[in-house]
Amino acid sequence: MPEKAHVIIGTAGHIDHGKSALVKALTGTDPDTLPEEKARGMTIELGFVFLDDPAYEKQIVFIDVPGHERFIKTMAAGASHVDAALLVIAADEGISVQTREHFDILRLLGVGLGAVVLTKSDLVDGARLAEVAAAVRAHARGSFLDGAPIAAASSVTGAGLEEVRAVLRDLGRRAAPRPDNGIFRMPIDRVFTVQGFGTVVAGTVLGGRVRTGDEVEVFPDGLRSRVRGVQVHGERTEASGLGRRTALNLQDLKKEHVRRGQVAGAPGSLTPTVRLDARLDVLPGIGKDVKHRDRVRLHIGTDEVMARLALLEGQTVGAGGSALAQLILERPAVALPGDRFVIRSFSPLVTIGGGQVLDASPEKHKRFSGEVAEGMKRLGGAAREAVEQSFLQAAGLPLGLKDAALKLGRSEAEVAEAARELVAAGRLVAVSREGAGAYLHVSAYEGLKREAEAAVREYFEGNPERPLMPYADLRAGFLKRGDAATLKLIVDELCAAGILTREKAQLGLIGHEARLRPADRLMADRIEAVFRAARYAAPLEEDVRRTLGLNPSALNKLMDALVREGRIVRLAPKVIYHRDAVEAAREAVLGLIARRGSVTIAELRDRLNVSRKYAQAVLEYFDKTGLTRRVEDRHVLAQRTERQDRADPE
Ligand SMILES: Nc1nc2c(ncn2[C@@H]2O[C@H](COP(=O)(O)OP(=O)(O)OP(=O)(O)O)[C@@H](O)[C@H]2O)c(=O)[nH]1
Ligand SMILES: [Mg+2]
Repeated sequence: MPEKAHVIIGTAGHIDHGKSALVKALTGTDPDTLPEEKARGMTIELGFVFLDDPAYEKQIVFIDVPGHERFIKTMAAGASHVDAALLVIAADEGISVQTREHFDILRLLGVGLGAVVLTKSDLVDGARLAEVAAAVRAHARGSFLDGAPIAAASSVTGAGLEEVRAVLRDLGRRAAPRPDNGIFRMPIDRVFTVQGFGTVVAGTVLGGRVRTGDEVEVFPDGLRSRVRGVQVHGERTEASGLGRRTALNLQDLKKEHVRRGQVAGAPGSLTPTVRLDARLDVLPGIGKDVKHRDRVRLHIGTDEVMARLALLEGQTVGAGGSALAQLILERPAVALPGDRFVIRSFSPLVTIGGGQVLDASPEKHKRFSGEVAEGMKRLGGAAREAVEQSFLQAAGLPLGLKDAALKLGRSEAEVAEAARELVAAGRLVAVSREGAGAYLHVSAYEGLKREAEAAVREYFEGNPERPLMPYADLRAGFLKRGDAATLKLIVDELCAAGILTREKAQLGLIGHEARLRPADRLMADRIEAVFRAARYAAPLEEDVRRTLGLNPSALNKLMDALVREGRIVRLAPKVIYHRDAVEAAREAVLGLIARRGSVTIAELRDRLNVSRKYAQAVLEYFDKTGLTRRVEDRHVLAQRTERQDRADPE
């Protein structure tokens, strides 16, 4: 059975103008249920009443709000996510203080649809009705109620109620579809306990779906719970979704831990924050300017929290003005970009403005920065601009599409589409293919690439004698700004561009030739001379070091350079020959093999007139380098010739 969609209609208007009486007259149900409300004849808490007309395609849900000025906080929570508003004005009293304030709040919250009902029509004549209607029309000019239906009715006599019902059905049909980012989110506006069931939270679902058995998180407090049951309009269902009034029975959650203002949502999907970037609109009628550092009451979602205003572009905003601001909250809250809010001042206690969240987890900003302002405006812009901005903010850290979608409060599909366009336009670079992929903004990527190349050049300037740089050295520095996958991509690109070369775990720089500094070069020449003079009687490194007065690391560096340049040869760990000596030894070995077919350590020892240790090192070196090979205690040429085969004793 397809469930009917909900159209959520919020009442608004001055105290005692007949909001609750109208809801009761239309539905037969009194929205005021508390004994205190009955006793005082006024609404204190939000009232929820369903109107299910079998002949109508939607279920109408009324959220009846209190009109008393002390309960504006409750009104703002109730009005925060309605599809349409019903502004109720008593025909005898006409437009009053909270008529204006509620109307301002509806506009600031971005309510786009509504109608006006002039109640208590039984108490006035036609002329008075016409007079009030004209005043309402004038007051509504330029707003969402400009040209909206104005119906007159009496909850006492029932006159005009049919016309009001027709207006409501029409609102239901015209209600705009809600945007859905696909991620479950429900600001809590009601908390109660059901005997034997435990804690129930209720609200309007603003995104995604929720099912029995789902895990949910209660933000910003980070409470995790499981949905034991879902109710819509007092009836158990398996699931609920976007735009529906929903009650969730939450497992193992104490009533005292949940409150109106929290948000039930998909675990991890929202980021508690004490800062919100926003576009702030100040109401036209306010008596004094809004100032930088003003302390205000912030009403966002169903929540109310104290905040300070950091005006980013000036010291004040006057009546009717707009500005970019950062709200600094006195306790954490959660929001998403695009969310609307209202701010009220302390004295006088009135609504002064509101606006729209641009960034729901921003950094602290420099004031008067054009760049900050531009970035904030982009976040509030079209999907492509907002997505690009979120990658700009992520700087060198690759951002996945899912995280970008969560941060922006947009659907992953929408973000993916924008990202595809941005990649095609060369604005984003895919740096990882894992999962849905991760991307960097091209400016961050190019910056990292320049830094990586600069780091390699700097390395070789500091180490001119080294032909290669260990990859690990580059990586260690790079990871402070970027990640390993990005570095790999950058190195691949620099190699393809003919700037770097890769040799196993080391990197070369095209155009760089290992060379010693002049002073080192002189010392290297002296070391070489020592080995050349020693010929077959290789000196110990330690002796050379002491003779020349070098420290161990300086000697090592120079020895490495000499080995690399082929000027000396390390035959064995402790046997180092000058290359001339190696050449001479090679001639001697070849000569002996030519005469006898093979050579032994003893024969070479006698021939070179050295100790056995050196002769052994020489022959093992030639074995290792492929000139000879060992057969028992003799060494023969590795490349056999026919003649040798015959001469071979084997
Ligand atoms: N004569 C007449 N009285 C009405 C009508 N509608 C409401 N009233 C009376 O006006 C008083 C206030 O009505 P409510 O419906 O409680 O007003 P409200 O706007 O809900 O008030 P709050 O919730 O406190 O803001 C009650 O005594 C109602 O009986 C009407 O159409 N005609
Ligand atoms: Mg009421």
